[in-house]
Amino acid sequence: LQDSGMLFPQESSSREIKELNGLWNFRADMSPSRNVGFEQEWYKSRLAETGPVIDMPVPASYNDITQDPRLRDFIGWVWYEREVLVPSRWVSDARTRIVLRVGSAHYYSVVWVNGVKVTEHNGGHLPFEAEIGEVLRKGPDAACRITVAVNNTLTLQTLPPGTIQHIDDPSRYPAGYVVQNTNFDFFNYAGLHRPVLLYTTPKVYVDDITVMTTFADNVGLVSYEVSALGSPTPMMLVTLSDKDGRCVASSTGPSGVLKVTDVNLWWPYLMHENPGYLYSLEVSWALSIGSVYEDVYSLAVGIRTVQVTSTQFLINNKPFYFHGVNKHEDADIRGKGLDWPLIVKDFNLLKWLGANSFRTSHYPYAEEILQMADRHGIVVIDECPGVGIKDIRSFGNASLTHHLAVMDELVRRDKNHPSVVMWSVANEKHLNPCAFFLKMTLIGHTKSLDATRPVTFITDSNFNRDKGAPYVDVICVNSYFSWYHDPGHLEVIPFQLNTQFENWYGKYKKPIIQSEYGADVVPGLHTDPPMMFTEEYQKIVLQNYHDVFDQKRKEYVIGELIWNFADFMTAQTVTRVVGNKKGIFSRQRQPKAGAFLLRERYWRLANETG
Ligand code: BDP
Repeated sequence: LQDSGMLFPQESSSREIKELNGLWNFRADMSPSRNVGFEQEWYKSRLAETGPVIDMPVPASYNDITQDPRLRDFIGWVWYEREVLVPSRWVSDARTRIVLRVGSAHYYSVVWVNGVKVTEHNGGHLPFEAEIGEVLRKGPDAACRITVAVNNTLTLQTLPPGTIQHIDDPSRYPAGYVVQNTNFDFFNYAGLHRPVLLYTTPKVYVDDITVMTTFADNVGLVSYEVSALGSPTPMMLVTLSDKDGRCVASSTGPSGVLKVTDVNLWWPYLMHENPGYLYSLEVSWALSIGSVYEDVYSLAVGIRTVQVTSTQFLINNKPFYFHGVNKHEDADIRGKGLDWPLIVKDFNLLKWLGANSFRTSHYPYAEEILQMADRHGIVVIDECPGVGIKDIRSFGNASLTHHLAVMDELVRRDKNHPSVVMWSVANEKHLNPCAFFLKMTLIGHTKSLDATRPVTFITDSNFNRDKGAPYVDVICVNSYFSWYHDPGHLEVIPFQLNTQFENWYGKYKKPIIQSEYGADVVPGLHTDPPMMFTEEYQKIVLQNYHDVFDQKRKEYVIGELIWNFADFMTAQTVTRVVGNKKGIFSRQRQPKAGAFLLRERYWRLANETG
């Protein structure tokens, strides 16, 4: 898998893009076996020829698009189809690579073009591609019928894991009753969540680029490595340009180091008057000296360093304090579908709040979001979908192998984003001896993929059970004092939070981030004295936590990330009132009282620490 790169598709003088977003034909396989689509080979002809189809927007989760409760809670295969006209110049020129790219399909997917299987992918949050030129060239004219079957079933071998329970109890359940069980707290939205597109490259093309950056005094150093495919003797020109398009350094050959004098470093938002400074690294590749460039690709590069000491997180050698949020990809109607108005609104809210960071809880977000973070200087803890790993059986070999593969895919996609300053290999829950092995292997593996970034695992407040802390660079702790523990007892927070920090730091001497804390609020509920689920209660929980953070951040606490940025959908349970309500913004992104409190605090922190 790692033999190829996963560069973000882009247009250049040698590359074209055709977006396939919009309406697709769609059918869920509602048959009891959920397998009729494969038995009847729905991919062989137009989907409408094998049964009824409905309109389905891409990108979007399919769950909330119709009024059909069976589709909202569907488990199994759904089928998407779209017919595209491919420019004939792409097809007629055999030197053109035509690539089909799916930004993400949750969870398992199989893809056919003109009835021929071109790829399959395991994992719901990362992109995959297939070269389809050969298939198209065999077909008539420029016909291109793309069929994607997507299965959202979660098992002990998926990330996040789940189990399928077949209930055979005729007195209480209908025949063949099946439920999907999970141990994580967000709705299992499914479908084609991110853009699907066709793009071209020449046959001789830039497949991957890796950059690593550092600096000394006012000189920035960008080490690069380009992997280029299709020709044994590439002539490569690499230039680095500043924001105004001026070339500041250049080199030839597939690897090298570029020196930038009077460097503009990449700084986080509110830490510098010019945050998110990006250079552009352009790789041009010719077959011989003086000949026309075959392929040209530009990568945004931020020059910065990251380092962890026993008490600090340093960006460009300066202490960085995370005052930010945990997020979800989640909104009304589109579910987890990529949505530009929502993305831009969320970044505007982050900046309004004075937040300088977020964690991609609990899975990799769209790369478009990381590009925004790069440009705005918002620091990211990049998390893999290892959440809700609770069942001892999901520590087996197959699931570990998959977990490692997901880390490979994540690092491959995100390694060049300056905003990404740390990897998170998993989120909390129940630790046991296998988890110990899992974490050691996972953390070691991730470090071997990327030696430039610290690695963490998000733990919960159960200090005595944790086995991961010896291996992480930064300890990230989630705790819900006066909520899940001692509900309603606000007065316990200072004691318990102090003990939490002292325990962790005392034993491990590593910097700590409060990676989650918070309280549910049903917007508009008020009581005095404060009671759970009211705006007042959330405010007091936050204030109590903040008092302790303020004592400890002078020592070794290096950050605080509220749970959560916005309300989000979950499975239906007795503890959730149409989703998790711990947002400081509602799901529609309107502020609750907690948002104003946090805003005042984050701007104050920015002025003190920035
Ligand atoms: C934490 C989980 C998070 C949940 C949160 C909660 O990491 O995914 O949404 O609890 O229950 O433990 O609100």
